[in-house]
Amino acid sequence: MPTLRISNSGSALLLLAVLTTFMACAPKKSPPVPMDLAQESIIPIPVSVKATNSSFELTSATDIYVQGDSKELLKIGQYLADKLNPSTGLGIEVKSSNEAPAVGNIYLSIKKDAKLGAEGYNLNITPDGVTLEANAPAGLFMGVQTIRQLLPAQVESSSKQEGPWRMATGTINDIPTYAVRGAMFDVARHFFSVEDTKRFIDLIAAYKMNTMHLHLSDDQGWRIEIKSWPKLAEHGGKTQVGGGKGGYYTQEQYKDIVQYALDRYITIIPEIDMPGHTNAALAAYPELNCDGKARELYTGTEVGFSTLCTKNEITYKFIDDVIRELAALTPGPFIHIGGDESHVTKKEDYIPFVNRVQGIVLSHGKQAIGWDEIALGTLKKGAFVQHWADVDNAVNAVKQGSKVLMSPARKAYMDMQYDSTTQWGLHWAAYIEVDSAYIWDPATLVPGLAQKDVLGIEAPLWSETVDQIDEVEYMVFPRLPGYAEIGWSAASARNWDGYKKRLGAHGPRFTAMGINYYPSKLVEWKEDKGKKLKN
Ligand code: IFG
Repeated sequence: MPTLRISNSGSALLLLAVLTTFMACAPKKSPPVPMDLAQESIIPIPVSVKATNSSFELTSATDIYVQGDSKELLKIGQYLADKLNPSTGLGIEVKSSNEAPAVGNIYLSIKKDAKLGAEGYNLNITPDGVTLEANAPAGLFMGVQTIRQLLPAQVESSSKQEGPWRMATGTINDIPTYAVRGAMFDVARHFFSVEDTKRFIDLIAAYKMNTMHLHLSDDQGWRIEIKSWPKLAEHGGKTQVGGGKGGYYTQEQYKDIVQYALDRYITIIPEIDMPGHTNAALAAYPELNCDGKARELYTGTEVGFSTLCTKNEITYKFIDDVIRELAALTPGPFIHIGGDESHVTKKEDYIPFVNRVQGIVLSHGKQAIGWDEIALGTLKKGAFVQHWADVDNAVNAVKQGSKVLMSPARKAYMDMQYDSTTQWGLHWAAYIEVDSAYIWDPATLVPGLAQKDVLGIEAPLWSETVDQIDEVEYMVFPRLPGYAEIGWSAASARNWDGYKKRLGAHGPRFTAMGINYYPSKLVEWKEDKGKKLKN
């Protein structure tokens, strides 16, 4: 073994200095360790996972490279960096590159592959780096959620945590089952701030959901500024269930929410519920009432007592103005026209009304979606039905050639109590524990509805009984990841015994994300039982 001869002490010192400096800034990278990708608790469960039983470690030398210099890919890279840096402190930067980066980095690239569709992705992890490929940017964003889940739970913390930051190696190929996978936030019964709504959006994005339905108007409140009918928000937004101060989104704030959702590949579906659930509008404008008298603002929780005046032309001018303004603010394809519980609208008035309103939506370049009662009418081009209560309406929609967004109240209403002890929520449809929320299949739940007839799944959170975001989180978690999995993963890949183990491993992730989740006794939560929960 040749011995290194140093001619004199000066060069020895220089060499020592160089070596010391190099060692100091070389990332502290321990050798790969055996890790099993197949044992990771990914939710939604991916289509295929192949483990190669080693590990990749993120270090201070790790950066995220995106293919080319597309702003959209750089934004996705930055989203991931912003999720990783606060907890790891690794100072991960986002850079453009035209080819795969050097060893030790993460690489996001677009690879045309029709099989992956709009949201599929391929993730390949080796001891030398991570490559994430997708047919489209949305697929990269979905793959980024998987990368998050392959790192230790404390990566989700907003403060510096101890590493090491290792991921198990292997390949994941993944693609969603349903095109629409979402939640609904009722900001009408109780109003929630832009920040709260953004928080809800952030949380559903972590589980690959791509749709947020905002219930913007109801008897108790009108929550979106309409410039041509200003009193809708100014007066109709004044209060809420229980008489609190209410509120509304200005059009600028609504655009901010829409962009925040878009940046997370989430489409906003705005809902203006009609002809029922309209007391707030009827209180704002006397001319919308058949008797020409403005209604009082309403702060209770009854339903089915209000209706627009379906025989007055001014009603359709009102609807046209509202939908025109809302469509201009909504890049997504859908406007939700409500249509539920119109108990004081005669059926012979209701049917022409919903038919005409669908036409107004189409005239503003959007597709209509409505609660399943609108299937009593004639569904126009591109119209879809959201099934919540009446299976005949759902089957009728399919018979008319439409598709159904599945939100069965007895399975998917997140305002239902978990059990009779839950402090918030209702139970008119059912008590929905975490297992009941998971053990169902949208493709077989309604006889006469097959998978091809299902547009997707949406879990509504009605807010009659909650007015704080941590109460919303308590009702939404831990049921939401299950709905996300029902929407993303094939039914054949889903079973409660396997899922509840993976869900238990997400307890520490919920905690790291500051989610006030319900620690259901049906799940073995992988974190200290003494976790204090607000309830
Ligand atoms: N049904 C009403 C909602 C809400 C809900 C609470 C629909 C479509 C009961 N309509 O669900 O407005 O009050 O669980």
